[in-house]
Order: sequence, then C-alpha cells, then structure tokens
Amino acid sequence: MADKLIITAAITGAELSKEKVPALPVTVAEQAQAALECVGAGASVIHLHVRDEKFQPSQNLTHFKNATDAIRTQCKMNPPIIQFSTGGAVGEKIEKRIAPLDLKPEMASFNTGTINFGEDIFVNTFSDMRGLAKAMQENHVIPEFEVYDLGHLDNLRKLIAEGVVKAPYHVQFVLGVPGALSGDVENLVYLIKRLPKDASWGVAGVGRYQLPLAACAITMGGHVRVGLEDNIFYSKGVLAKSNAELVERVVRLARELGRDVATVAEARKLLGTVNGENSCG
Ligand code: KMH
Ligand code: ZN
Repeated sequence: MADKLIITAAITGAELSKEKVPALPVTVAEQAQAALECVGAGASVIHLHVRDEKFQPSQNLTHFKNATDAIRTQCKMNPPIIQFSTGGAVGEKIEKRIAPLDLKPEMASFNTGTINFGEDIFVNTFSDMRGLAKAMQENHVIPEFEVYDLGHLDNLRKLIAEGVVKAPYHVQFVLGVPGALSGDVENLVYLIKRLPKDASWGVAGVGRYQLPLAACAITMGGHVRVGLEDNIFYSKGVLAKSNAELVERVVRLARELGRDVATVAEARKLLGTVNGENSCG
C-alpha cells in the first residue's frame, strides 16, 4: 500500500512578482497567512523562498528567520515542515544559497545538476553539491533532491557512491522547466524506474504539467508539490486565487482516488526529519 500523500506547497519562489501574480505572498505576513491556509487545506511541507524589504529574492538569514518565525506563529496549532530553498534565484552564489542552513531548518532543497532555466543557466556544479551536502549534514538538515533532468539521477548516484550524501533519499522531480526535461508522463515513469534504491519521490509539475503530474503521483505512490512558484494558473488562462486553492484541488483528487493525505506529524515520520519543528536559529 502506498504511503500517505505528502503535499508540499511552494508558495512564493524566486522568479515571480506581485505585479504579475497578485496572489503571490511576498511579505512575511502574507507568507505566514499562505502557509496557514495551505496547511489547513492539507499541505504538510512549505517550500520556502524569502524576499527582502523590496520584495526581491533573498538568501539572507534574517529574512529566512523572520519568515520562519511568522509561519510558526501563525501555524502554531500545526506547524508545518519548513523546507528552505537553497536554489534561491538564478545567478545567486552558492555560498549565499548555503548560508541559511545555519538556522537548522528541518529540510532544504538540494539541486542535483545544472540546467538551462528559461533564458538563464541555473548552475549546480559537483563542487557546489559537495559543499551543500556537507553543510546539510553539519546542520542535520534533511535534503530534498531536486531532479530536473534524467542525468541528475546519475549525479545523485555519483554523490551516493562517493559517500557525499546519505539516506534518506527523498527526490522531487521538477518537470517542465523550459530548458530541462518536460513533464510528459513517459518521462516521469522512466525517472521513477531510475531512482536510487529506497528513495521516496514526489513530483512538481511546472505550468500546465502541475495538475496531470499531481494526478499521476497520487495514483503511482509518489508525493505532490503544487503552488504558485511552479504554476500560477488554476486552469487555462485563469490565475489561481491562492496557493491554498491549488492544494485543495490535490486533496480533492486524492480523496477521489482513494489516497489518504499525510498529516504534518505523519510527513515528519515519512521524511525522517531530525531537527525539531521549532528548530531555527
Ligand atoms: N529559483 C530556481 C532557480 C530550489 O528552490 O531549490 C531554483 C529553485 C530551486 O527554486
Ligand atoms: Zn524553489
């Protein structure tokens, strides 16, 4: 039987602005409210990017701490797993991307290779990845391995073979980034076959891939990430009203398909987080 479904909400991202997406949470208060709504709807993990005072993407520790504290306070009845982004915005230096791990979040993203990212290049060299792995281990942060392309699973295997990264292996397939692997179902099926032994997996479909890949993951025993970071539309040409609206739809689908949704406590157990739910700074 499949594990209960872990739903991750990627609420903000680094590439979007409120001008383009009015529902995007960019202030600390908006992020806390979005997290509360998503957790209320059934999400157990918040994938977190933060913004500075001018709402620009930031990897500054104070901004991460402020957002984390606000989310914890707002969600005090049911504090979610907060997964820091170490991807940041395209072009951010790896040292800055790694720095927030000093706050000892429960989880953080771990990008497993370089890709074209639209017209830009999102750089993740082996040296970057080794440094990231070291910082995660020192701070007891559970990585989520972000896989954008087939070769990234080979990169992950290489790091496992080197002993650089250690179990648990939770892989997030991020499919449909322009410049990387598309979110066609055949690609997902093949990626799942190529997973390292004992890895769990989820899928984040970008843009139009978000909904069909969520449905696939629910039926195939994977987990699901949705949210405005990956997809701003509820349906063709219709902007999503909120992150929670996207989470609610996944919960409805899961119910229809007979897959139970994990509580936050169940997600913590499945993902094997080490740092406590209040750990940060
Ligand atoms: N903003 C993207 C370039 C992550 O959060 O780790 C990378 C990203 C991945 O969002
Ligand atoms: Zn991200």
